Amino acid sequence: MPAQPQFDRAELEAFWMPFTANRQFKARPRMLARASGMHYWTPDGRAVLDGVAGLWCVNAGHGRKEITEAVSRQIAEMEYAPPFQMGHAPAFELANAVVEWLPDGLDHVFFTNSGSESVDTALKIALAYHRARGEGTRTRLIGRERGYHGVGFGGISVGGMVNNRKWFGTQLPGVDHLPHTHNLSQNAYSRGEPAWGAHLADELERLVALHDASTIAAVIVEPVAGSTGVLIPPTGYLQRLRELCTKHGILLIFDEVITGFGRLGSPFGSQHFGVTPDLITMAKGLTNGAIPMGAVAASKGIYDTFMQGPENAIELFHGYTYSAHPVACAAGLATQQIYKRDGLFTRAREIADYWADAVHSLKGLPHVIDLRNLGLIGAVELEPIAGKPGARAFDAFVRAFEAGILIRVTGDIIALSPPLIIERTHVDELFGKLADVLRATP
Ligand code: PXG
Repeated sequence: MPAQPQFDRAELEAFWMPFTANRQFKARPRMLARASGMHYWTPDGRAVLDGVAGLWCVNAGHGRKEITEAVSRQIAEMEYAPPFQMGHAPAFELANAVVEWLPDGLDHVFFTNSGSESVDTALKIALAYHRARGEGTRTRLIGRERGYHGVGFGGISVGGMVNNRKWFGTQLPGVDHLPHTHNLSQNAYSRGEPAWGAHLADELERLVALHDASTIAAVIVEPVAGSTGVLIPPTGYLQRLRELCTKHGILLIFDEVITGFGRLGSPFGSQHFGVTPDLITMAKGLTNGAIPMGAVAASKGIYDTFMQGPENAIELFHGYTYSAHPVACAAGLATQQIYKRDGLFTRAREIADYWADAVHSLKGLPHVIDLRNLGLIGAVELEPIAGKPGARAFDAFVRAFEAGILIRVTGDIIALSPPLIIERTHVDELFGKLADVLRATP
């Protein structure tokens, strides 16, 4: 292994790190240098078991040669091609490959470069769709408390994360929110989907009564809320939301940036829950995290609505310089082939019981107030230290890294979402070390 550079404090200053406590990190850096399979390695050669698939994205595991080779081939062949009014084969091939995974009825794919861009794209498609149908009064967007839809102005507006909202002004007008579904007094220690809470979807009726359906364009939710602490939908909740959206002519958008590509044991969360939305946003697992890329899947009805008017007119006035970037498409195609060949989308289902047992084995450990699981997602909610929200879980995160496991914390909730290639021995190691960490965390 080549020697890794060591940085002194001054050399760490220039990079303003995203969603990071910069001063804390730079005082005590946690650096990663390489990755393979289920592991990262630090610059000094210490292995770290990846409990979060990088950041919910490396679903097929690290260092996949097929992806590296496809990217190298494509970058040598044609590093860039304009996506507007021009085409290239990998873009069409990847769209077809993604359609193969989509629930019936969703069969068109618009490419972006991230989850945030996918969310803004889906919201814009929803608005323009209603206008194209002559219902341009439908401009209101409905999100959910404790939703996370990335960092664009559209996404933070429909999202329900207080820090994203309080720092950045008044955001988009004409947005309302459903209540979140998290309720420890009703649902603590649920295994899989909690039993209580489907009725919370009926709050949409209240918003319709307040605003009138003719003003509402779309409802956007994550099937499982990830970033705000792994909030699993109550049984029947998403079905109810679907029924109400259909009843009122409102588009339903599933933000599947984390639930897409096998996380729940089916290609998308939509199939897992048996609920088909009108639009699906995705990113992360689309390219196994190797090259940034996102996408929005749309129903035939939505796509066809746009395909009218003069043939030379651009139907959707939207796109990015790097939409369907050929190198990202190559990474995406190689990724889809791996998912298919290795049967990775049923993997989460196969190991889900073992995973659930491991998650719930932490019951009774210090500070633990809830344990949640679904597919290959797990969460450990900790009692916050009075007056210091987030401090306890952050301490656990640092201890975990030192103990050789990468976990993710949000507030006082630990989230786990390993690569889908995880084996039982890795599950044992992950939860064995996490249990030790929790015992040691003050
Ligand atoms: N929607 C959802 C549901 C997401 O989880 C985004 C949109 C935005 O994607 P981009 O690619 O623009 O970051 C996400 C991102 C975490 C964590 O700790 C999760 C995300 C991002 C950062 C942290 O769980 N997901």
